[in-house]
Amino acid sequence: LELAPGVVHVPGWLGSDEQRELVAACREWARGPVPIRHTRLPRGGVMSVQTVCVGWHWQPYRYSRTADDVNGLPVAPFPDWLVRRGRQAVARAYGASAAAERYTPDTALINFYDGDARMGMHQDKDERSSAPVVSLSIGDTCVFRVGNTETRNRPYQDVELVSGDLLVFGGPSRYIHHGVPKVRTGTADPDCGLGSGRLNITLRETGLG
Ligand code: MD3
Ligand code: FE
Repeated sequence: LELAPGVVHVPGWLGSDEQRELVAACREWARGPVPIRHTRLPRGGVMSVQTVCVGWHWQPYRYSRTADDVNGLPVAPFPDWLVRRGRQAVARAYGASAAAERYTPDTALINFYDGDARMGMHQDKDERSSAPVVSLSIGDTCVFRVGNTETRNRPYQDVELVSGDLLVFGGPSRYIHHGVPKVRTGTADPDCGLGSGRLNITLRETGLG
């Protein structure tokens, strides 16, 4: 389902086995080498979402190999199986193509939302590559807000992201404003492997060497 040019939503793309595999991998990454944490913003704020990174470490507003804002350690390497998942996702969204086969995500941002966590409207502009962003949702349903490239405000549309859903952002929508205004506590698929809360995994190409 194409929500806007280049924005494709595939409800239920991940089965419960695949969701549990991803949850297990994320639990491991959340332990270290760089533990999951609430990202500190340069102006003193703290994000309500908890984040752990794989491949490259993101901190507002740049990528690095080591987590200078946490414990200084290099983040876990980006696994090949996750590159293949990313290619499958792009092929599912846009159709099998040479472009889908060339897609080589090198960073994953793993966000955990408890019932009170939110993500304000923002654009993702820290990647040097304009390749698509692949988003996988597991656990509690959320309200995801898809806005426009020009402003953080209206017009926007609200979409519910459910456990197992795939969302791919590319082409003209790569630099769209987006956010997560609400998590619906207690709505998780009991078979997804996550007791409560919401997990979102985004795969990206940083375009960095
Ligand atoms: C559209 N995450 O990590 S996923 C983020 O659910 C982020 O945790 C949200 O926004 C979450 O930056 C939304 C969907 C998503 C992710 C990245 C995008 C949509 C995007 C990048 C560009 C355009
Ligand atoms: Fe984002």
